[in-house]
This record gives sequence, structure tokens and C-alpha cells, in this order.
Amino acid sequence: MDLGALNGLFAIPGHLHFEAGQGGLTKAVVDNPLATCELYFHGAHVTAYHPKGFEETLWLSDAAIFTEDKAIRGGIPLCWPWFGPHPSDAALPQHGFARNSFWTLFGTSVNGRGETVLRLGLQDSDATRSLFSREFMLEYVVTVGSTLTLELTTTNRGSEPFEITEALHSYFRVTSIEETVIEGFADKTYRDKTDGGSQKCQIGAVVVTEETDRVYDDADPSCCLRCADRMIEIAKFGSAHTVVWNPWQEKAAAMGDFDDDGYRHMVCIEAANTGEGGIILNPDASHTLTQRILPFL
Ligand code: TA6
Repeated sequence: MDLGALNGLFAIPGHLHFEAGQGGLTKAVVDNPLATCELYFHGAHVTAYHPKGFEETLWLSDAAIFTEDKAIRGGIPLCWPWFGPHPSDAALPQHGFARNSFWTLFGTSVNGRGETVLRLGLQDSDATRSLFSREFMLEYVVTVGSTLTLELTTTNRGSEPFEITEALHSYFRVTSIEETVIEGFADKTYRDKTDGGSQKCQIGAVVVTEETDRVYDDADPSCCLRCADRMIEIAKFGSAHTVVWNPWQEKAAAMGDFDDDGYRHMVCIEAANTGEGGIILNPDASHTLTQRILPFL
């Protein structure tokens, strides 16, 4: 659909319009009285969220690549229908294919709280079935206000049960990683992927002083990212795990789309259901993974 038709059908004056973004990829631009936000149809990828009166909440790499065959580095990539490497076929794309697919805009609206709501979908196709031989409907609802709410709903449209793993792979912007702590994981067990996946127990707040790649067994609804003079509450629902990741200097430098000192200004906190606790969906069943981002200082 061209931009003219898209704006004619779905733009909302005072809230939302559509334009060509980086790499010529189509993006939704939200600018309402509560916040601004950008979302690319490529990967249904939120790349910016800036509640009014606060700073930009998400980190986006200065070296991010905006092409249809690559996930955008930063913002909120969608990892689905598997998280990390494919469990049995290393040739398949890391983190699945949702973040590299072109999503369809189903609808836009303003809710009773004056928030802008975008509803996008991805349905199985020959392309997806070549990677994941299941019939599904994936719906993503993004609600933009003084809180950013992300709801990713999987529905099994086939006749057999299937299992997924997934994550809302949110990259948060921090003033400096050295001044950053993440509260809410004390006494929780986690698997340390930088140490062979060994199981450990979190003592106190999470601080990042080296490559960090942890999967917390954490069904609790919220944690708090605190950096210098900023605080963000990160809540979640329908998620058995929270992933905390920072590649640190060497791994960041090895990624062409990750600016070299970017690791000092970001940390990923991801609502997830990872390999050890995938979601099994029977025919016609649905599951929703939700993350809610609330900057409050
Ligand atoms: O969420 C953490 C993680 O699984 C890390 O192991 C690292 O691979 C990161 O995701 C980024 O993955 P990507 O494929 O986006 O480079």
C-alpha cells in the first residue's frame, strides 16, 4: 500500500501518520499529547519511544541497518517463533523470522485514555512455512501513551499443537552503563549464557560490568531500570523468563551494526518465554506476551 493510501485509511490527525523511514522502509510516526513513538512495518519494529517530559527510552544503534533482510539493531525486535538459535537447525535465522518479516497494518485508533493504538498482524505464508511449518496468526498491539504497552498474541490456526519460544527484545537507553542498576531480580535463579548456561542466583540488584547474557526464571510482573537520574518500570505478563543482555565492548565491536561504544549506553531487558519454558498452543488456542514500559523519573 502506498503512503498516500496508508495515510488516507489509517492516519489520525494529532496522533499518527506514515512516512518513508531509513532505507526507504515505511514507518508509523506517533506524536500525541502523551508521547512520540516510531514503528517500522519491517519486523513491526518499534525503534523509538519518547514519553513527553522524559528522555528517549529506547536505544537504537547509530550503525543500524535498515534493509528488508536484516533486523534493525536496537528498539524492540520481536523474537518469534523461536528465541536464540533454532533448537535443531542452526541454518535457520537466529531469533526466528518475525523481526525480518513485513507486517500488515490491521488498524489504528485512539483509546479512552487518549493513547494511540496500532494493531499489526503476520499470518503464515509460503515463506514462513518454509521456516516454520505451522499455520498461525500473530497479532501485535502497540499502545502509545505515558506508558508503552506491547502485546504479542500467537494463535494456532492449524490442526496440531505447536510450541514457540519468544521475546520482546527491548533495548533500553541508559546514560552510562556504569551508573545503571536493574532492581527486581534479587534471589532469583538465572542461567548465565556467558558461563556455559550455568545456573546461578542473583544477589541484590543487577549491575553490568562485562558481557552479560542471563535468562532469569522470573514470572514476576515488574523490574526497575535505574540509571543516573532516570527510572523506568518494566512490567510484563505472560512471560516466564526475563533476559538481560549487554554484549560489552568486544562483542559490540564485532557486530557491524552495533556502534562500538554503544554497549555503554544500552541494556536489553526482555520479556520472554525461552527454550526451557516454551509455550505449547493447541489448535485455536492463543497466548499473549506483554511488556509495559513506564518511565517515571
Ligand atoms: O537476548 C540476548 C541474545 O540472545 C544474545 O545471546 C545475543 O545473541 C542477542 O540476543 C542479540 O542477538 P541478535 O541476533 O539480534 O544479534
